[in-house]
Amino acid sequence: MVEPADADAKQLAERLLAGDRRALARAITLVENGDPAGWLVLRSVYPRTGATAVVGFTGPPGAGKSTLLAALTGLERAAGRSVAVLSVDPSSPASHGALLGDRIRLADHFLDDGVFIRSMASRGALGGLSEAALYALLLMDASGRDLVLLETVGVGQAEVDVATHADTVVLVLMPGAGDSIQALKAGIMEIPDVIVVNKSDHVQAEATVRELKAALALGGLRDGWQVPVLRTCATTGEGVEELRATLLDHHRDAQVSGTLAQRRRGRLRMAVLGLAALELRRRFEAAIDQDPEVEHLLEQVAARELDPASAARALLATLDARARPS
Ligand SMILES: Nc1nc2c(ncn2[C@@H]2O[C@H](COP(=O)(O)OP(=O)(O)OP(=O)(O)O)[C@@H](O)[C@H]2O)c(=O)[nH]1
Ligand SMILES: [Mg+2]
Repeated sequence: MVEPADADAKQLAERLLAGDRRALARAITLVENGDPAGWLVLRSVYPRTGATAVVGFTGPPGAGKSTLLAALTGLERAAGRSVAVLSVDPSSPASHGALLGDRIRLADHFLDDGVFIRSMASRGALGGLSEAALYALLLMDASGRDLVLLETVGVGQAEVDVATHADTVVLVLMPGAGDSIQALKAGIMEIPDVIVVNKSDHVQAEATVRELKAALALGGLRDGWQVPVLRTCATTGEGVEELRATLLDHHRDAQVSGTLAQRRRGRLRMAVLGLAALELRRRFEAAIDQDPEVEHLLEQVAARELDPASAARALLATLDARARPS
């Protein structure tokens, strides 16, 4: 007999695979909330993922990521291709409609069926935003979008984690972005696949491009690919065609060299290990919850009779002993 939840998930999965936007939105919400139905959907659509290229845009606030993404989306639509956009903001506690319109700058595309837009902010479910973003990207991929664009705001570790979900990472800077260039030079900032100096209408644009190229002259190769520095003006669309061509180039290059498969393998591996670790932690917490022996160990640590590392070892030894069949 088929469980009702199973049947519902199956139907949702079928609608999602057929390209239904509402089904996609619903599935993302389910997975984001850690709802078991979301996992059922993901399970049935997963074999149909892997065909879509994911391009990630990262960079300091206000550099023009969203505007650039909107311009690129316009070109993709003109070429008859469908697009999904995921905007992730690890620094914001929640993001809803109002913020979405303001931040994503895709107002022109809101009514277009060929463009699916979603935003996500920090939340606890599933162990983290980075994981939630990965599953959202997989669902977008399964829904048959020709291209998936990912925007992450900021340049901290959380943003870097999210950016690694992309097949191609684009770093968007603006003219005079001295701090970012220093960070690149010092190796603090991960080398992206493509660097874009946006706001090329700004007087300092040319100097910034030159400085970046000089910085990349040493160590500008990433997985055998020479990282290009492009100039764009997202508001007028200048340079966006070139960016689009470069993204296609990078995708082809990564496909041929094997880095695409390698990166994807790497992130799926992280996803599996992350989920297993999460489950392990859940089981561990359930196992020690209000356990008198554990409480006793903790008391001993508080009373300075036992050091924390020895207590942790004793705790694991107790659990191991219990798990062993007698
Ligand atoms: N002059 C000029 N302004 C631009 C250009 N691209 C974007 N802007 C403006 O810069 C501001 C920030 O653009 P966004 O696209 O929101 O930047 P963002 O990087 O997505 O910003 P966050 O999502 O807040 O990190 C907006 O007012 C844009 O209109 C450009 O090429 N030239
Ligand atoms: Mg933005």
